Amino acid sequence: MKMITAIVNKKDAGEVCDALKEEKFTFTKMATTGGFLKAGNVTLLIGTDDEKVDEAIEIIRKHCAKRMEPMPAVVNAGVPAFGYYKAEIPVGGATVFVSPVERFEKM
Ligand code: 2BA
Repeated sequence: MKMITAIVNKKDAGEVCDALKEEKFTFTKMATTGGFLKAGNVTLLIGTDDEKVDEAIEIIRKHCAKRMEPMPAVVNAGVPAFGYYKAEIPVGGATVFVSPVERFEKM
């Protein structure tokens, strides 16, 4: 058995949790704070069988991978609205650790 610790962007947490639930993964969701930026993020603890680790990581990758998205309109306010102006900012990304579980019990 393995414990996957996945630190994901708050924005992606809902989608990745829904997808994990759909595939019958059991997990715990914690509201956490990045030590460097001190911004809120979400940490998922996913205890799963060894053979399901890759599947869980693919789900996380699908819903949390770093990508570019258009800047929210409110941030654009005040910037001259040229037709071709399309600012994008990086969003998402996940940090994933996979650790062995020595013992697992439910009381
Ligand atoms: P990422 O490397 O994508 O990390 C995103 C968040 O994942 C981190 O938030 C932290 O909560 C967690 N994390 C990443 N690596 C970890 C590790 N080895 N152990 C435990 N948790 C880990 P923040 O700490 O607020 O960092 C936000 C972003 O700032 C990082 O994005 C990275 O791009 C940058 N960063 C972090 N530490 C840095 C440093 N010492 N110097 C320069 N840039 C740093």
